Amino acid sequence: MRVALINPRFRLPIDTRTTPHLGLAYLGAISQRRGDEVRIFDMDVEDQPLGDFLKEFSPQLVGITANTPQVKQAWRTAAAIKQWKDIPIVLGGPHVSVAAENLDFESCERPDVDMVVRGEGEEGWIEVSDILDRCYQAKPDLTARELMDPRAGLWDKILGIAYKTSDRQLHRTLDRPAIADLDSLPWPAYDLFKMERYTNLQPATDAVDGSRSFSILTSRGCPYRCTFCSQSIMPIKWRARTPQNVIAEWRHLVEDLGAQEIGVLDDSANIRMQRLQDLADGLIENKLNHVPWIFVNGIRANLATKELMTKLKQAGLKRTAFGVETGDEEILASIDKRVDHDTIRQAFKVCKSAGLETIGFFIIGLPGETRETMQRTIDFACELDPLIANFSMMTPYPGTKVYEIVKRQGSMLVHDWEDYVFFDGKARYEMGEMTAELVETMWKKAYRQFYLRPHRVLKTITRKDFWINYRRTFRVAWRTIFPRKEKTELKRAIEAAV
Ligand code: B12
Ligand code: SF4
Repeated sequence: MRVALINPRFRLPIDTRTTPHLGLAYLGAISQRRGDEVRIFDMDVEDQPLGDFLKEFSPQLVGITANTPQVKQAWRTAAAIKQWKDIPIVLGGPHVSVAAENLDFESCERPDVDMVVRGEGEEGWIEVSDILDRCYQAKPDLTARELMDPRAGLWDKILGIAYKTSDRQLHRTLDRPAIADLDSLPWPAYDLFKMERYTNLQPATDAVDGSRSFSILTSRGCPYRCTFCSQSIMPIKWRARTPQNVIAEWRHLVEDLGAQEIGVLDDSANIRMQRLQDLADGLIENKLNHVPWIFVNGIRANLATKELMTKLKQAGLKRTAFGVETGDEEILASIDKRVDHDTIRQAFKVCKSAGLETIGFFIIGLPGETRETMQRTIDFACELDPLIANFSMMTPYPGTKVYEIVKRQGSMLVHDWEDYVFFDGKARYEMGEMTAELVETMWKKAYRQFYLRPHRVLKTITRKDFWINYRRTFRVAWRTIFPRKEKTELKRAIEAAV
C-alpha cells in the first residue's frame, strides 16, 4: 500500500529551526516494516507543491500530524487532499488526542478528516493500515466514503481511535494501553527525510550541520503531571527501552548516519537512575562517547545526583536542560512539579561541577502570578545562571489543569488554535491581577535582565558557537523582543503554501 505521512506547514513567528518529526519517523518506520511504500512530506521543508506530490506518489492512505497550533493547517491540508481524491485521511498527534475536550471529534467533524488516532500512534496506525490493505486487495479503487460506510463496520475494534462514518455519525473507541515493550518498535526512519534541508534541534549545539543532528527517544511517558504540561500523547506510565536497544540505535546514528550530535527527547529520562548509569557505561564501552549529546527537554532535578551526572559527562553528555518553571515557592508548589528550589540549586551545581552546560526552562504567567512572583523567577534564573535560559509565556493547552483553571477563573485572550504558541510575546490569558500587559512586560524583562548582565554578555560573545551563528542569534533575539506584528500576513503565507 502507498502511504503518505504529512507534517503540515507551521513555522513559528520567530526564526525557528526545523527538525525531522520523530513521531512521523516512527510511524514511517513501522509502515516500512509492514511492507508499505512510504513517503514523508514535511511541508516545513518541501519545495514541491502538495498537488504535484499527490499526483506523483498517488497515496492510498494519508496520515497527518497535528499539535495545537498546527491543527487548522492539518485540516486545510486534508481538504486539499480530498479535492484531489477521496482517500482515507487520518490525523494524529498531541492536539487531536485530547478526548476529554472532544478534540478528536473536533477534527472528525471536519468534512475532510475520516479518522483520528489518539495517543502513541504506532499500534493503531498499523491496525488501520492492515484493514485498509485487505480492503484494497479486494477492491483497489475503494473510496474513503465506502470504507467509512457504517454497514462495513470496519473500525469499531480498533482501540484509541475516533472516526466518522459516511452517515456523518461520530464514533470513539476506548483508549489504547501504553505500548508495553518499546524495544519492539523499529528505529525512526530517517531515510524518509530530506535530511540536508533541516537545521538542528533547538536548543542543541549551534555549530552542528542539521543533516548530522539526530534525535533519539530512550523512554516514553512521565509519571508526573505538572499542571501546565500537555501530556495527551504519552500515558502516565513511564516506560524505557533497554540500554542495549538504545545503544544499538545510537551506534546506527553515529556509524551509519554520521551523527555529530544527538538530542535525547525523553520527557523524563532519569526516572530510573540505574538505567542511565547502564546506558552511560554502554556508550563508554562501545566507544560512542565521542559524539556529544544533550538532554533537550529537561531531566528531573531531584534525580540528578553527582554520581549520575559525572558518569553521563564521561559518556558524552554535553548539555542538560531542567524544567525550573518558577522562582516562587508557592507557585512551584501549586504547579505540582514536586521539587523544591534547593534541590534545583543543587542539580545545577552538580552539573556545573561535572563540566556540563545547562539549560533552564522558565514560565512567565502561571496562574496566581503577580509582578513579584514573576520577578522571583527572573532573579532565580539569574542566580542559577544556566548557559541558556528559555522563558515561555504561559500558554494553557487544552487537556491541562491550567486550561481548566483559566476556563473557570480567568479569561482566554486567544480563540484561534493557531495562536497557541508561546514565543511570540503575547499573553494568552488574564486572571486576577495578572493582566496581559503585566505578563508581556515581565516576559520581555526576563530576557533583557538575564542576557544583558555584563558578565553574561561577555560569556556569550566569547563562545565559538555564538560567532558561528551570530546572524541568526541576533535575528531570533530581535524577533523575541519585537515579534512580527503582521501575524495575518504570516498566516496568509502559510495558508498559501497548501
Ligand atoms: C521535540 C519537540 C519539539 C520540537 C520539534 C517538534 C516536532 N516537529 O517534532 C520543536 C522545538 C520544533 C517543538 C516546537 C513546538 N512544540 Co514541541 N515538543 C517536542 C517534544 C519535546 C518531543 C516531540 C517528540 O518527538 N515526541 C516523540 C514522538 C514519538 O511523539 P509524537 O511526535 O507526539 O508522535 C507520536 C504521537 O503523537 C502519534 N502521532 C503523531 N502524529 C501522528 C499522525 C498520525 C497519522 C498518527 C496515526 C499518529 C500520530 O504517534 C507518534 C508515535 O507514537 C514534545 C513533548 C513530547 N513528549 O512529545 C513537545 C510538544 C509536542 N511540543 C509542544 C508545543 C506546545 C510546541 C510549540 C507549539 C511550542 C511553541 N514554541 O509555541 C512548538 C510548535 C512548533 C511547530 N512547528 O509545530 C507540546 C504540544 C502540545 C499540544 N497540545 O499541541 C508538547 C507535547 C510539549 C508539552 N508537553 O507541552 N517541539
Ligand atoms: S513538565 Fe516534565 S515532569 Fe512535568 S509532567 Fe511534563 S514532562 Fe513530566
